[in-house]
Amino acid sequence: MTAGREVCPLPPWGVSNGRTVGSVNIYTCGKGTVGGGSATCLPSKEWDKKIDTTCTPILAHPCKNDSLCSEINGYCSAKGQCECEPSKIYDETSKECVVECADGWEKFGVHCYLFNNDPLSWEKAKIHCTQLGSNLLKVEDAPEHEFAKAKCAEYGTIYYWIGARWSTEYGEYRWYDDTVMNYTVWSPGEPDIKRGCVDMLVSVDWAWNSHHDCSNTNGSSICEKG
Ligand SMILES: [Ca+2]
Repeated sequence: MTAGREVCPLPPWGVSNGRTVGSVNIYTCGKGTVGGGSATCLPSKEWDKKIDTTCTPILAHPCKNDSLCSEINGYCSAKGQCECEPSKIYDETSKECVVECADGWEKFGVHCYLFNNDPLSWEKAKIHCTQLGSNLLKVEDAPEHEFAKAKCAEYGTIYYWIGARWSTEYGEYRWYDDTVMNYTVWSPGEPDIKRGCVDMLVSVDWAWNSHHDCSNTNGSSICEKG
């Protein structure tokens, strides 16, 4: 799309006709309440009363509503355009800015994952991930766990450290950044009294196991970026 007007088809109108990064022309046509009850303009657009079938860019304030750029997971540049941060690229499929996965990293959704088979303790793996601009894996839902399982099997060692560990402060297992573990896949009997750091373990179909020694037991680990 280029700058200027984009015309919605006449009712019944299509939705999500498309968007462009690097310009203000993030745009949709759809049913709504603006413009005679027949169309909705995104925050960067205003209803063109003269034509009455068109949302036109609000060029004077292209990023005035933050939701315009956050919708694509981007930011408002000095030029007043929604753009992706330098470490990210615009993904046509998900219609948002996503991290670009470096060689050796696996992509899943908008994140990149490194399955590192160099033996490291949980503590060292945590630091190693940070040095790579990432963190130990935080598993937030079933699809992410299934992805990790499949990759663990593919990369093939017996366990992989993930980013959970016992928090003395909170008296429960938490993620490395102290966020609550809303989704867990503990293996039967876990977590047990051997409070420590968490790994995904092959013998229990990659369910989660708590290992008491976070500092001296060296194994594989998973980093997550983005
Ligand atoms: Ca995650």
